Amino acid sequence: MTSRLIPRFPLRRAAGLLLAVAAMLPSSPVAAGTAAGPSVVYRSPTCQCCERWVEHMRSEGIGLAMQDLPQSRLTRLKESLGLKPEQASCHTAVIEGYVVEGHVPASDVKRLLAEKPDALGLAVPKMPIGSPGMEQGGRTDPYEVLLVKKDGTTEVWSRH
Ligand SMILES: [Cu+2]
Repeated sequence: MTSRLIPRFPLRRAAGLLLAVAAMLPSSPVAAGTAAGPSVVYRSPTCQCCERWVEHMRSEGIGLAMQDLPQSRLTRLKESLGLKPEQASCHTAVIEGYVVEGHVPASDVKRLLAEKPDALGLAVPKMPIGSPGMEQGGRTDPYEVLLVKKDGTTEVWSRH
């Protein structure tokens, strides 16, 4: 029954609509870590590894709308969400009210959403080689996923 609609709704138009919807999304989410909202990832427009991370998340069933922000606004956004500079990476996502900073594997995000700890979210500071979206040949640098608490302290959530 929906197939009748498809010829009247070409893909290009659908993509345009999606972009329009993404543009309407709030650029600075308030009260992260509280209410569940749409899952968004903020990144600077030239960030390629951010895009590869989004693809990784999507392939694991976690859909994200991508929103471009100039680097200065992105930095302010991280701050306003409660992230400390040493916890920062390239992109910042807000998923079901949790902050997910940097190249966090989808498996850790799934565990976060299942366990729902009382926390701000997860962070992989900087950009470790070999983390999802940061693949460079076969090289994998060991890295930790941090659970960022609401008071800004962290504990190790997982090691990769
Ligand atoms: Cu990156």
